[in-house]
Amino acid sequence: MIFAVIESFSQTKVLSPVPTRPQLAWHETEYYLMMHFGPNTFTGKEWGDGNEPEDFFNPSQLDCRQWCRIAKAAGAKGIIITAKHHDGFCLWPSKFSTHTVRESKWKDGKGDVLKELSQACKEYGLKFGVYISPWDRNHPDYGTSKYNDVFTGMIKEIIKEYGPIWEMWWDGANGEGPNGKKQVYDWKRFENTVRQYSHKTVLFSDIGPDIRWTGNEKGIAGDPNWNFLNTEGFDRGAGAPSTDTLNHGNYIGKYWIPAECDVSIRPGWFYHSNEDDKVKSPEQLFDIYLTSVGRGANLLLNVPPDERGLIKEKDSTALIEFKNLRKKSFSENLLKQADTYYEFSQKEFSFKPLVIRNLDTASAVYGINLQNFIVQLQKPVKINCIVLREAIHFGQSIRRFSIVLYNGDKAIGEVQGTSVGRKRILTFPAVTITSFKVYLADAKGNDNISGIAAYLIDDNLVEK
Ligand code: FUL
Repeated sequence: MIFAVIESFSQTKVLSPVPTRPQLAWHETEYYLMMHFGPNTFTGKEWGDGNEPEDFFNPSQLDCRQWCRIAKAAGAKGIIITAKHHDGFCLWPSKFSTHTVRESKWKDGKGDVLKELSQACKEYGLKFGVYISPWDRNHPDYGTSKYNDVFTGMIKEIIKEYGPIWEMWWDGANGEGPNGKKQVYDWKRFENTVRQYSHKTVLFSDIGPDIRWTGNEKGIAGDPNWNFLNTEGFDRGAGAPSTDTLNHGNYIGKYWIPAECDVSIRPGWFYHSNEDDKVKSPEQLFDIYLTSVGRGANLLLNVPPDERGLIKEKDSTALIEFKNLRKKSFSENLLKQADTYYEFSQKEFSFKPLVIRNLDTASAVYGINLQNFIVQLQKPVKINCIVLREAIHFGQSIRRFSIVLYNGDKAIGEVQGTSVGRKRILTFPAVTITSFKVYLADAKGNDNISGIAAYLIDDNLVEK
């Protein structure tokens, strides 16, 4: 996506909290895939009981390079795999369990999905992440303090054998184990283990510490969406803040814990052949992109491999078409035709050239202290989408803004918004404009608009 970047020479103040380096890099990954794969793929269940015979897991044509090829072609930046779901089955031959690929018939017990996928991700230049469910319905130690050793051991094992691990995903679902007991988790220890052995890994759970759940599984981030969360007094799972709070974040929040939107391309998380005709359409996926990435969150799209260990053509076709829709929509920034913008509502109006830069590859993002500004176009253009970016490495500040659209001297429409964050995509019925004014109506401190773009996208994709 090409942005027009507004350059300024004024110093922007840092407004705490701000993202850590791994978090900032995570923001830039924007969209990646999740893959639910395990015994449930073969039993048709969503939550396995944990007593499924290991032999149930027997993919006939597993090919992690096919997953990566598709992810790459679909413009996704990485893959997060269910290394262990609630049924406890490990997709790697863990020495901390006897319910793993090693005990299955698959490749005579010599197979290792994490090994194959981590290697394929490297080959294709994709980030590699693991979902590892704390809840374990199989492990005999679950519900006792010994299980905390087991879970810690598994974390270390995964980091050591298959690292670097880009994102680690701790699911909030938590029930009883095989002995009917619930686990008292030693979260601090798990967290410290990841920090000690892999300090660049970003940790996801309902409440972070690095990335939070967005509070629903539909791909809808809050409007507004704050990158902050107050976690004191809260816990993972049942003790988490309300889903509404997770959805919006806290405006006055102590920690930088941005939202990730997890959603499946199918009704279920695991592959079920009877859902083959329920794969989301490219247009539905585009809509999800607008409500997740378009509200400053990241999109984690689940695409489950089937019993063969391959992604079905229906899913890959939808993914590629989704990519084409994004490409077509966001390839031509119509602000390229703008030659000047100027600050208004200041003591003096100063004209400055509008500089076009590609923010997706630029290492520097320019922060500015502009309150309000005008984008003036050389000739009338028809648009139905404006994208804003905030320089989040300085913090998140903008609370409310409005954009007034002009044709000549006549105001012909207004688009309003709340938070901006990493990216804010606004769509509206198409209008022909010659200029627009951006008013940052309310901000915490800095007004860090660092990028702006306008597009004419397919009318059917636009909010009516
Ligand atoms: C939930 C789990 O219970 C689902 O099975 C799935 O893994 C989803 C991503 O998270 O909490």
